[in-house]
Amino acid sequence: MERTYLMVKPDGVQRGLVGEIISRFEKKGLKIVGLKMLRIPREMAETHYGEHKGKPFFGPLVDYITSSPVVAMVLEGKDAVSVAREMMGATNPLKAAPGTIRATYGMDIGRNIIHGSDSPESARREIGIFFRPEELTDYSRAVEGWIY
Ligand code: RTP
Ligand code: MG
Repeated sequence: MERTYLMVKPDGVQRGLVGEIISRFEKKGLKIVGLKMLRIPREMAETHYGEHKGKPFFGPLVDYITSSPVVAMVLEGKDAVSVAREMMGATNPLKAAPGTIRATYGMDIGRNIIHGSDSPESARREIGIFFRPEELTDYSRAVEGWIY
């Protein structure tokens, strides 16, 4: 089983999409193993988006992600990283496949509703930034055999 880090971004929280987004992943069969709301400190945001340091959108991206609370979560399941990325859709909501979260709810590349780790390595790094080990749970869903 694989874990991924997902985060409803400030625009998703402010637009009341938290429940809808979590619900999509739950119904798909991914298991929530960590969940919290937080206002990201600037330094944490710069670490999280460190790969983009120096790019023109880095400053605005950090300003945006720290501007208002996010909902952070760790989901677990078979190929969780790629499954979640597929469900999110492309970075630019206008190019995202129909039915994906970004295509359904977003209009702007800089306000694209949700973040998801782009590889298992990124997932491990990002989970470590946002969650302490004791904040992650271990439990069985009732229909474990059908939940991947
Ligand atoms: P995320 O990290 O937020 O899940 O998004 P992503 O993997 O799909 O995209 P990434 O390349 O990691 O970019 C991180 C965020 O930066 C903003 N961005 N703006 N104006 C631009 O050209 C541009 N490119 C990226 C987006 O908000 C993107 O989610
Ligand atoms: Mg990314």
